[in-house]
Amino acid sequence: PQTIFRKDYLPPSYLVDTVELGFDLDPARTIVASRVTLRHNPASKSRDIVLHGEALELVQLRLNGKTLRPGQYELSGSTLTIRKAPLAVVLEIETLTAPVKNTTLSGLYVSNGNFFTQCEAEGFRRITYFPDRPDVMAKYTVMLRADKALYPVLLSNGNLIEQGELGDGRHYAKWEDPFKKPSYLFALVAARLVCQEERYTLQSGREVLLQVWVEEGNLDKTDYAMQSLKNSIRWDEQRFGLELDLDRFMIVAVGDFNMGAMENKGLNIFNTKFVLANSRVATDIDYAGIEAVVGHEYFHNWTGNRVTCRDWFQLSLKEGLTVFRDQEFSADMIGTDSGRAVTRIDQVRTLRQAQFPEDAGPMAHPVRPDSFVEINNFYTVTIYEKGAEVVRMYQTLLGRDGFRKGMDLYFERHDGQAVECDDFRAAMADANGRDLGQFERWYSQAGTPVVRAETNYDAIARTFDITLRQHCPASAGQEHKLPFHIPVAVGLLGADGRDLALSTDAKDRQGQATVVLELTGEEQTFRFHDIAERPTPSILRDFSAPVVLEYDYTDAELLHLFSHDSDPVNRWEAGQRLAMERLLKLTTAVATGKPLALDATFIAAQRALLVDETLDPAFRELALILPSETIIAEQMEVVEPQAIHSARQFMRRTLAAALKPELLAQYHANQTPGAYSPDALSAGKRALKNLALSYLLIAPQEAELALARQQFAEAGNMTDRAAALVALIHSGAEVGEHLHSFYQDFEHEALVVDKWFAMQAAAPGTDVAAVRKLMEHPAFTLKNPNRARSLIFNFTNGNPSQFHAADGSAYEFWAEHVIKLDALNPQVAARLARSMDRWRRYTPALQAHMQRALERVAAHARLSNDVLEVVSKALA
Ligand code: DPP
Ligand code: ZN
Repeated sequence: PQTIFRKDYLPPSYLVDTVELGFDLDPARTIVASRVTLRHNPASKSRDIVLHGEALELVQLRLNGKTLRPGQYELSGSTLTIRKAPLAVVLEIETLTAPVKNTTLSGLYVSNGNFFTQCEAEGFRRITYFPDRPDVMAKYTVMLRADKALYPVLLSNGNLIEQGELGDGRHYAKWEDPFKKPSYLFALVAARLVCQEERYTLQSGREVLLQVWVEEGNLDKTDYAMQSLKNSIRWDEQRFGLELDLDRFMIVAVGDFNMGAMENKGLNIFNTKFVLANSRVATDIDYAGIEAVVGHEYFHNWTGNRVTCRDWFQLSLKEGLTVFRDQEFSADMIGTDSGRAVTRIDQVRTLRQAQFPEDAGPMAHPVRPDSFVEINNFYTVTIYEKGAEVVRMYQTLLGRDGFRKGMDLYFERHDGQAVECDDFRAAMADANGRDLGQFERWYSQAGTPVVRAETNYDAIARTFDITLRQHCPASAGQEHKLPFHIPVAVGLLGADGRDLALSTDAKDRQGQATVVLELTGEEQTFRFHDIAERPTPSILRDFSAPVVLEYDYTDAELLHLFSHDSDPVNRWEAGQRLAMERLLKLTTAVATGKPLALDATFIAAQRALLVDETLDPAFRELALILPSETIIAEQMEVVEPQAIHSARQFMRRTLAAALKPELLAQYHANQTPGAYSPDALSAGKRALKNLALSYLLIAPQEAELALARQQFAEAGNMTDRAAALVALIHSGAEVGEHLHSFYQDFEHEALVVDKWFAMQAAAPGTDVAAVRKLMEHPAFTLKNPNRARSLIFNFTNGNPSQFHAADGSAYEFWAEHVIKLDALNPQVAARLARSMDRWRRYTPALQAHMQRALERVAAHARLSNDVLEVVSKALA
């Protein structure tokens, strides 16, 4: 396979002004006719028109009215080239595709009898021959024709300008998108669907039509998506002054979908998982996911669609920025400082769970990669979540108002253009008169920087010095890294737990609780003046940069921060550090057969936090969740998954036994009687209550089992019902009947059946044989990505002690299913392939098994580029 390099970028030889598409939709044989007007791009020396095309049958090709015969154009497996073309060209192309056979879910495909498209990143080329690259932006008109009884709803981007009957049972609809767009934002839907719709008035007074389209049986699950859409529209007006630019905005839900959702102009297509919710079938986490993803895709309308990417190396330009925007939206929707902090803690957990490992593994890449084989492999936590951290750092450095100025300038300069990450950075810098030259390294250098802090208190001079040193481990192709521009937010706590007033300038008397230090060198010392007592430093408040902070905290300091830090993120962080230190020692003790013990100080601190009614339940829940097995593994030189699991289980068991009365009290105190509401406070209560339940169900007595069974039977919402079932499964009690009744109740709710598979896949009692057995269940299929992920991915990524079984049997299972999935859907297969990323960090015996499994996949004769790239990089 061919590697594509960012440095090889060339502007398109031809630009496209208009695209007219005609579809005669038929599952087995869809005819696509396109009429494209092109003109030579003065910025290009080439006069060759290069069109992309995959899995297409070319029926007809005309250039300026004349049919081209083979020989007058060159057809390769993936391109159609017309050499020495005239300056102005009209191409008319007719192609054939078979959507029903398209299991890749990229391009035009059929899901549950309906037609959908997915064109990002390079799916449009599976619909027609076209210069399928984001820097070619054009105006689209689309004519859809299909059987009216089977496909009563015909949708595409923009505005519906005409519809009618065609006779012979067929009908048509003509859509026109008033905005220029790249081909990856094209979409169509032809389906039997119904919608919830609403007229909504923008702040400017203009009225728009909002629709959420679903299958008929799901019309009772669209309220929250609609509400989230309205909230998103209002939020973007208020926070960024950005208005919906269309008269009509549609969301369509589809059950077979590779990603979470897609921001096609005016016609967002969503995985059902991020649309459908009512209290019976969706959990609090599902509700939060719907709000975030509806927001995310809506916000793309400006950050992605109005201003798009020049090339796919710039993907984080739109994704990092849009994740940041959806994060801020979710935080603002909660509205309280502590609620905002809870969302921030969740973001930090995601980074540590997934992004830091990626950044230290074989698929490590900068936020703006230099090369790739398959772009679909680069829709990663680095591009998305680290990209969002990079955007957040602008706001931390420039302030909210400064960030807004930068956004305004970005749109002023680039509306309607396809641009680069550097253009965004320049807008931020220029709008604020700042030099952000060094900041560029966040885009070009991979790896997680390590910031090491040392402090010195001088009681006589009343100064406190913080010395920060940074380094970044080498990654593939990047041996030596240059220093990053790192905002490090710092506060100092006095002995009473209160923030000291800080000034970094000896003359400044106006103290602040938190100051942002800017670390730009390899080592810098920052001095705080007029510090009357030796403080406890709270460093990297609000996780002000995506780095690993090393500081030799004493237990006493961590306990002080855990009890008092005014910054909730660092308060939580202190608890995580206390737990991590102990978990690592316990893991070593398990591995070397030493006795296990947990100190009373730690238990007392956990108890105090659990019962602290001044704190949000949501915060307490997060503070009591121990670092995951994956995060613990990342701290170890040589990973022993079973030892980690035993150590963490020991800690949970010990805490559960010691805190039993308090856990029980919190269980009862955090009930949420009455009608279900997904608001943050209620969700936080349920989260704390269900965390308490999960603790109470470790080595449970009959009374605790009865509690869980009662909750399972009487729960008025899916959050409580699923939590009770998970607690019961993890307790090791007999749960066959519960699993059976849960399945019976929800067998027609695909998203709940996914949960049913997922909770079994991730249970520590589920070994690979049990997973294979579950795969025989009639409801299991590899063809549906949600279903495949629910069982297989939740086992390989969510059940480390079983996935890493000593005999390597689960690795063989992994290899077998990467290969099987690859034949159906390379994108999903390549995600599964990533489960083996960190294989070199395990014990030699496990490594040997993993290498064999990787080699087995790599040696398979017909691999997609997607999987090939992942396994070759893993083995390299
Ligand atoms: N649909 C994906 C997202 O919204 C890719 N753009 O992030
Ligand atoms: Zn996105």
